[in-house]
Amino acid sequence: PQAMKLADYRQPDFLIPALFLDFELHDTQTRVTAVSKVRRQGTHSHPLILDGEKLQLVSVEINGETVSAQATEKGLCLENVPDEFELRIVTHIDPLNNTSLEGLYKSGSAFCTQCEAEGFRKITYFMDRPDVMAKYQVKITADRQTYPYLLSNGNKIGQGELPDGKHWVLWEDPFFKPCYLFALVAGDFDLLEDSFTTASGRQVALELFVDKGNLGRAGHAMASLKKAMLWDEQRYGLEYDLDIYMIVAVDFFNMGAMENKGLNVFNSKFVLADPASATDEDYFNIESVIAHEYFHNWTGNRVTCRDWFQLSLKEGLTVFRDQQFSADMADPAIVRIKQVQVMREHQFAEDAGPMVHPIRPAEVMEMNNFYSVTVYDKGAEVIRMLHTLLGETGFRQGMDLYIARHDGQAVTCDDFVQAMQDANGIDLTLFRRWYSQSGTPRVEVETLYDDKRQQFALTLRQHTPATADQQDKLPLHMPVAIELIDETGSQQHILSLTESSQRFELACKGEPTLAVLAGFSAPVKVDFAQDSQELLKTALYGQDDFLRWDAAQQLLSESIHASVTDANSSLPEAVLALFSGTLDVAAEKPALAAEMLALPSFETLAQQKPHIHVDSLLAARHSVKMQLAEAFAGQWKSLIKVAPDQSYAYQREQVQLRRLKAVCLTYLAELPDSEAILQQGYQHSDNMSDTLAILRACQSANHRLFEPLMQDFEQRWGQDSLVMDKWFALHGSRQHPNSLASLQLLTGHAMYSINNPNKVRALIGSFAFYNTAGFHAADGSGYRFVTDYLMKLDAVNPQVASRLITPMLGFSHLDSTRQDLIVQQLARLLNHEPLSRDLYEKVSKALH
Ligand code: B3K
Ligand code: ZN
Repeated sequence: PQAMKLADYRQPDFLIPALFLDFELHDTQTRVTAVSKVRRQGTHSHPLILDGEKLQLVSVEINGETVSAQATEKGLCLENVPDEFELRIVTHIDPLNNTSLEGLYKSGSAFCTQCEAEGFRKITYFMDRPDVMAKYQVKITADRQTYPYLLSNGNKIGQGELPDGKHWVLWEDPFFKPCYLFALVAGDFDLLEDSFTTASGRQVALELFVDKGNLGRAGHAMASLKKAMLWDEQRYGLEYDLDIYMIVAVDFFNMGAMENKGLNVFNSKFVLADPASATDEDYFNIESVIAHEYFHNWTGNRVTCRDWFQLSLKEGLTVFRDQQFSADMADPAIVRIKQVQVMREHQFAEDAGPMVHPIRPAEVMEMNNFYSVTVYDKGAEVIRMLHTLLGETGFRQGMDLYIARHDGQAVTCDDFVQAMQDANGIDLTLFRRWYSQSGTPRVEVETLYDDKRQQFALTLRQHTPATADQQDKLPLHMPVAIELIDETGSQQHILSLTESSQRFELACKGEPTLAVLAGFSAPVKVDFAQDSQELLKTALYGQDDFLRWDAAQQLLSESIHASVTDANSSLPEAVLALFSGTLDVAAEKPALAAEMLALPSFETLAQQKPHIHVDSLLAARHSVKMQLAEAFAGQWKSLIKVAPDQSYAYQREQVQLRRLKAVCLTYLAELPDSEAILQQGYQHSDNMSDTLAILRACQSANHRLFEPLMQDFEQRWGQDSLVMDKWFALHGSRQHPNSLASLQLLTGHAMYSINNPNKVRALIGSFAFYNTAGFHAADGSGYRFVTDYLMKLDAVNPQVASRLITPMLGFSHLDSTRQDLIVQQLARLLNHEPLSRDLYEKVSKALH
């Protein structure tokens, strides 16, 4: 397979302004008729080249005349076509056997589609690229009884009955759109209906389709949608533009959800919730994903991407918007902490591995591989830096200009930055480097206090180490937010760093304690040697909650790393002071306390060092946890009693208390006399958040209650697919000598299926990503198991396989024995036939 390059972009040779699609649905032989208006663009005599994969070509007509055309594996080439013509193509496709879940496929008994990025070519021959935009009419015909609902984008403009028990519906989408936003759904559902009136008075019908029997779990998603619609009007002045907005929840889905125009398709995991079956985290995620897809209507759909290298144009921006929304809906500091954890655990790891790329990749073999934490989350961090540099008003002016200028167009990341620049009259030339330069920058901090002049001097030096894809790096433009804490209080500043080394001076009465990167103002690693007393001061007395948490995490991380080198080391005074200080005020700020008391994850710890030894790091983390459990035993026991006194609601104060309780439970479970408390907690829980907190605590402490409680849980929830995913995940991530054997057994469980991405992610994904001891087992059994599984999975669903391989890619920080073991398995995979392009791209890079 060959890589595509951003530098090779050419505008399309033809335009297709209108498309009529006619679907006659059938499990294994759906007939698709596509009628396009085609127009040559520019003066040239190139053939019309259409993409198409796994299609059975029935006929091609140009202006009503049959033409003979030979299809290849990749598509269709039509020579000597007129400058303007009607093209009619009939194909047959096989949705039932489409296990890749891309194109038209079956999820349970329903038909549905997923076209982004390049799935439309599995439906019909077409110019499958986002800069070809058409107005669509879609006719769907199917059996009336099995498929009472026939849905597509836009407005329903016709319907009818047919004599053979079939019916048809005709849809029209008034907006031009790229084919990746096309969607079709056919099935039988329960329907939750509501409505929303936009600021300018448009009545929008809201329709949420869920599997029969799930109506009781649809309310939160609907409420979230209405909040998102209102928020986008208030914050960005952006209103919805059609008379109907539909969301369909399906069980078989490759990712979270898809923003198809007027017809979002969702993984049911991000729609369905009730207190008994969903956790606070589920409620949070549903609200945020519903909002994310809704926000795409403007940032993605009305203004779309010119080509797929520009993916971050819509994803980075839309993630940033959904982050702003979540911060407004929930606890801003906690929301920020969670985002930073994703950056540090996953994005920094991607930067350190073979798949490293800038937020606007320059070369792509398989586009699906670039729906990455870099394009999404680092992309959002880059937008956030713009927001910090321009301020709320300047950013909003830039957004207004961007949308006014480009509504209805397919544009580039450069166009976005240009709009920000023009609206604010500032030069963003240097800032643009964030789009082309990959890797995690490091910022070194040096300070000096001049007593006489009462001046605090701060030198910042930045450099980005070379990455696998790029040797030479340049200095970047980044905002560095700092806080100076002294006896009288604290002051905040945003320093604009543009040079490789820069000195700043600030007036300050008395030598302050400095805390850097407030709110994680730039996606970088900071090198700042601070003693533990200063970190402690920031953690306990800082203004910025994020900085307080960050300082606490640094103290904890350092004590864990110290205990790697000295296994008998006892807890440093500062850590003990941190915990008692935090516990004292836990009742006042339960959410922040919870995050400050939680140990940094293994993945975060691993990212802090160039080389780690898996077993000693695991042991060190465990030993610190044990010592903290014992040192504060009394506090854990009393704090877990601070529970909300009302019955479950997804409501801020309640969520905070439950979170604090969950953290306390993880320590408590390490204590010898915890059994009765855990047992009772499990029995009296009336909601999934508390239940899962107990199970997680038992799992991570390898408590003897774990197995009996898991059996009980299975008894109770064995028929509930979404809840069983939690059960599979607890098994998959359980660090226990038998974990591999149990994993093998569970792949045969009645509720497990290799065809369902949620199951694979829950069981195998949890093992590969979070079962550190099992996955990195010294004998290589974990790596071998995942590789064997990938071989099977790749034949079923390459996209899911390609996500699952991530933990096998970054191994340069492991010991040489483990590196060799991983390389052996990757080599085995590379020789496996057939191997998808998705896996080939990653494995070949990792072995390079
Ligand atoms: N745009 C989709 C992601 C499509 C992924 C294709 N492999 C969901 C989202 O980001 O909103
Ligand atoms: Zn998105």
